[in-house]
Amino acid sequence: MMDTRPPLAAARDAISAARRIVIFTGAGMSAESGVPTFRDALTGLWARFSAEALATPEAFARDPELVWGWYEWRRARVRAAQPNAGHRAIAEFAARRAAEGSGGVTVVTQNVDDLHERAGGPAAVHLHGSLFAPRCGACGAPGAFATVEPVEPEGGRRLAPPRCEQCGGALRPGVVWFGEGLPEAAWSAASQAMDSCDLVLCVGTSALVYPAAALPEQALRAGAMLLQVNPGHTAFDALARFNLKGSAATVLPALLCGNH
Ligand code: BJW
Ligand code: ZN
Repeated sequence: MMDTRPPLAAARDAISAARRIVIFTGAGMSAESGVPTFRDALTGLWARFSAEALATPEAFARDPELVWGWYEWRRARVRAAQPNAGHRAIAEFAARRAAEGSGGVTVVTQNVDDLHERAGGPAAVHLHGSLFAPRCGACGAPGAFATVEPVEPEGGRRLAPPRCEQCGGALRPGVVWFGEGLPEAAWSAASQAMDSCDLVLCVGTSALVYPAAALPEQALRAGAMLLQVNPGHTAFDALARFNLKGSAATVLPALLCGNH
């Protein structure tokens, strides 16, 4: 029989019926907190900065001060940002499901910010690392930041990376650059969650970057239903049972918490 309910109501029913849920987030999740996405025209980071010059291991080897300064600018922006209503809705939803015993919620994010955690949600699986966990580029030991946090000028300024306390090597941002493998523990946690869930809710990702974008497809193959929240078109449009066209901070409270 044809489903004549409005998509939001039908999507809410699908969520209520699901036992294990994975929420898979991308940069659009944090856009309304003032953290820029990567690929949105005009406002995306890659519209203003070169990924090749800033987000590859070769770039860091060539010009560590340029790369470190840019990431310090990004870190300062995220520190100044606050979780939005979408992050808070996910946190509230996960807490409610845990209290009711109505099924687990795993948050898998491509984001390198800490806004899911600061909203009080479950610790997210960070596929692309974190802006807040630098490590030594030579020996891999975890490092600490110097106190300097440049907020000006836009895009940061050249800044020498702090030195490793163990070996004296230059610290590097703890994020995953193009051409690098994803952290093994995060990948296997995400992969297991995808294999064992009934529903994946994709929020604010263009689904263009692999291997992360393959994870919801993996869940789909294992029998899960896909839902999507995004104001734009993405590679998941054709795969999702429901495409809720809107922003994370407006749709998620209505979808997950019933705040219309
Ligand atoms: C809203 C909204 C609102 C707006 N509300 N929504 C297969 C084919 C071709 C290439 C490859 C392939 N497999 C691998 C590759 C190469 C490459 C890749 O995928 N390239 C593609 C771009 C073609 N992948 C890699 O290099 C990966 N590594 C790898 O493959 O290694 C192989 C290897 C294996 C073993 C050993 C060694 C090597 C690594 C990828 C790492 C990605 N890193 C970045 C930077 C992280 C650090 C940093 O932050 O600087 O991760 S790139 C960037 O893209 C970042 C993001 O996590 C990632 C995904 O972006 P996301 O989140 O989807 O953001 P956007 O901007 O693309 O989309 C935003 C969306 O939000 C849009 O849809 C908007 O509509 C929406 N939106 N406002 C809701 N308010
Ligand atoms: Zn070291």
